[in-house]
Amino acid sequence: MFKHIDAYAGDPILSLVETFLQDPRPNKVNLGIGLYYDEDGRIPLLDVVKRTEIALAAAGLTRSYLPMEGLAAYRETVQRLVFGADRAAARDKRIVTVQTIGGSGALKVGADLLKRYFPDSGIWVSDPTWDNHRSMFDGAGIAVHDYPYYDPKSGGVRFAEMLATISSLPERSIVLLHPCCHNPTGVDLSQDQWRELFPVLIKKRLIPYFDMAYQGYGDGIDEDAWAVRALADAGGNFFVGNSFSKSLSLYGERCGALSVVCPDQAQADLLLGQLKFTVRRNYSSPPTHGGLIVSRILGDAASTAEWQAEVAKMRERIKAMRRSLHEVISARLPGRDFGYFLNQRGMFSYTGLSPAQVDTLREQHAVYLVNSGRICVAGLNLKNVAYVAEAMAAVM
Ligand code: KET
Repeated sequence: MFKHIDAYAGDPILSLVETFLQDPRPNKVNLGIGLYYDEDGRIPLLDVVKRTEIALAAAGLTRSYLPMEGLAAYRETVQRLVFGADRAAARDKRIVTVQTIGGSGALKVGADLLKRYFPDSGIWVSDPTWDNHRSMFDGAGIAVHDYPYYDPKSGGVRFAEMLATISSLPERSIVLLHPCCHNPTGVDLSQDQWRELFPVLIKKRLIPYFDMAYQGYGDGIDEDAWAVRALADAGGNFFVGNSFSKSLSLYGERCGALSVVCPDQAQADLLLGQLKFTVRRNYSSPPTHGGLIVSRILGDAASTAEWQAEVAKMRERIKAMRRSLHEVISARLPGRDFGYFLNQRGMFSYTGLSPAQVDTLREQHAVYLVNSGRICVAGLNLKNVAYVAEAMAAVM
């Protein structure tokens, strides 16, 4: 019956985690998957999350199903976090938000809905992008193409080519954008570049789709949402998926949301209905526990402030690791410019290492990174950063 099923080649990011766990070498370092590790190499359970969970356990809440669209308090607080406290679009009730199973769930719900109502639209993603973007939209039956993005020569964005490609797309094409902390390159558009892109997206009647998985890891929680908010202010109609996996260190609780900014409230109501139906026929409703944690934290000013301070600490630690890595590598290989380690934003750095160099790093030095040469900077700490920098310099 099942002989014709193809063998799964494995996911380029998740398979690496499995290989890493099986590696017996004590000095091994995992810079593969995008997870935030603290200075001791642990995935933190934030104090504010722990306290909220204890309060929830004490409250002894029943576990009925959530509505298809998720907890009302969650949807409201997420909307404020993503769009800011007082957005015209929110005041006009033109934004709909549904709770989803992580940022991935947002992508899947959005992709299914787009396929249903824009069956002929393709999606354009940055070259490169998170591998799973391609798989998810392809899996929803949407043709996936790319637009030029990263320039390996300058370490910047091929902005003129990106703009030219996007300008030439058929109406109603979907354009996937990373509002901050671009995965995998760490290279973001400047505010001036966003300002140049927005009129093109609007005039050409394209459907922008922001995937915001790292809010707070770049320059700050509000700063990182700048592009999303600016497009809303410019009158754009678009999708935004966001995730609390990294920002609240809630990976396994699968907390995310999908928001759509619509032209008017009537269309927002239609969207909400079809988003509910999309959820219903995928997984029926989102999980309670994570939804309650997030909505309680974001719904309480003191807890929110505490969380924001935690995010600032994580962000600053990553920046400090970027500086250490830059310092050691620059000292080992003088005359070469490693400024990109400092300029890139967020969890990831694109090192320019070839797949062969990545293999050597793993085989000879037990340093794990994704084949593309992406490193998760948050896997570095004061104990391993010099070792990693030396190993990288040795293979460069
Ligand atoms: N979008 C982006 C851009 C992203 O990097 C991730 C996860 C997600 C969505 C998924 O979010 P979640 O809330 O977990 O569903 N990226 C890291 C982990 C992974 O590949 O699953 C990574 O790139 O390593």
